[in-house]
Amino acid sequence: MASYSKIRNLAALILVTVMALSYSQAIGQDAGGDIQPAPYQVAWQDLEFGVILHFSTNTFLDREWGDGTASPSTFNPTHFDPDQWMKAISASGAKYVVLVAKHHDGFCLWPTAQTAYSVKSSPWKNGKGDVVGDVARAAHKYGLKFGVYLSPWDRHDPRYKDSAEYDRYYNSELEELAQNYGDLVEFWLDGAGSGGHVYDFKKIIETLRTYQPNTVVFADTGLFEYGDARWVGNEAGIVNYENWNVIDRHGYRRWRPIEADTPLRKAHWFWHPNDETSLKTLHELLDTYDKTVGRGAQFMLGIAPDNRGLLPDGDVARLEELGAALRLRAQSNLASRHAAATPEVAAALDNNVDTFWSAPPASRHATLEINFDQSVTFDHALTMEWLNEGQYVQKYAIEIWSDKEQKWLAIAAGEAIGHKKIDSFAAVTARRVRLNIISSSGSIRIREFQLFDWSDLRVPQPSSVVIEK
Ligand code: FUL
Repeated sequence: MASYSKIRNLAALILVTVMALSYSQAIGQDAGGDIQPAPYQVAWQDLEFGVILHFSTNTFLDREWGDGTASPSTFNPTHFDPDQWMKAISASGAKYVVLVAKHHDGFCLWPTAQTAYSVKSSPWKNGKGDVVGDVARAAHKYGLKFGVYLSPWDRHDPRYKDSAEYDRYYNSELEELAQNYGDLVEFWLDGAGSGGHVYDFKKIIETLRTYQPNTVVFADTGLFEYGDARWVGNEAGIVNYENWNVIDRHGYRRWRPIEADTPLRKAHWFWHPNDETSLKTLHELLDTYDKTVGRGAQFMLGIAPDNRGLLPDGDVARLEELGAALRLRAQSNLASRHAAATPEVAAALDNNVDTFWSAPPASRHATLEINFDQSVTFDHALTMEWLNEGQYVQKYAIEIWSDKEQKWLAIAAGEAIGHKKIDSFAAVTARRVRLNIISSSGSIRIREFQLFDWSDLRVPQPSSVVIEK
């Protein structure tokens, strides 16, 4: 017979193990129905697709990561035209722009009062220029929201060696950006290069929030706890796991949706000469869109103006092609051709993301059925969950009714729906289709349930490419 102390030790061991297990289970993503997004996070998620612009001394030196020694005299674009950038960006379907105002090399693209290492010391516009101001104005002119990236890692400024002194410098730079360029949709805090450096992020966010309470703060989960959006974990433009919006960081749970950044030219954030072959194809970009936006994340495409200060023609044409293809795809929703439906069901089939279908209160399982007068053929489904009060759906299937087998057949299945889920499958033909919510941890609300046949998509020629007959 085991002695009392042995049993007590065993009980203590079991308790510690159970505690350790439940703690480790708590770290990571969860459906987190009790955690709601802030209104500015909801608005940002609805933008879905943005671009990040890299244009600095690196552009003139064939570099990706400047070491902080480049002379300001290298920055001298001859045809700087952010309107040209914004025209192409807006044609691509992107809704917001984040400008790298300072990359790791420390060179500032606005005439900051905090350092001479800026456009002020460059020959461009005789030192009177302001890239941040010009880009912000051009973005707003084209209806795009504007945000900034301000690299914490600074390889030029000597104050970087002293954390407290550098924090004061960084905060003063941020005060200028947060006060002088209108509403900032997003503030990018990049963790690259910062290993081992201590920042006062609480103070940094306080500074931002004083002037910009509705800016989405992007950062890797490792950088600090209370960012508003997080890095996807790769630069390939892919969410390669089930995507839940709530993530726990050592007991700190927060609505923190994903932004997936990837450059238009493979593995290059800045422009480089003779690099046209790295331009991604339309097919690759649509695939990335489906693996980011189509998995509930933001798609953040890296765009790089060249050393003239213009987007190269090939990049412009590709952005136009992307926008045309996305518009064509979106216009072909077959679900909107449904037969008579109740107004509640119709709210999920109407291409209007402001209306949604609600399953009966307290239900944790429900189906949303579309009936057609004539059968339709489709190979993609797009589903959106209404997230304002949290993410709840935990398992779903898309099913068609088989007259032959007299039963519902699943053609796609998954766990998270979230902001948007695009499922692809071999083409099927059916007259009855349903979204089967198999389980949900709270109220079930679906903004849209759409069906598409994208197999035979004819992508229109971009306006800039004239084909002679
Ligand atoms: C990374 C940086 O190191 C790259 O240079 C680029 O700016 C990318 C968007 O973020 O962390």
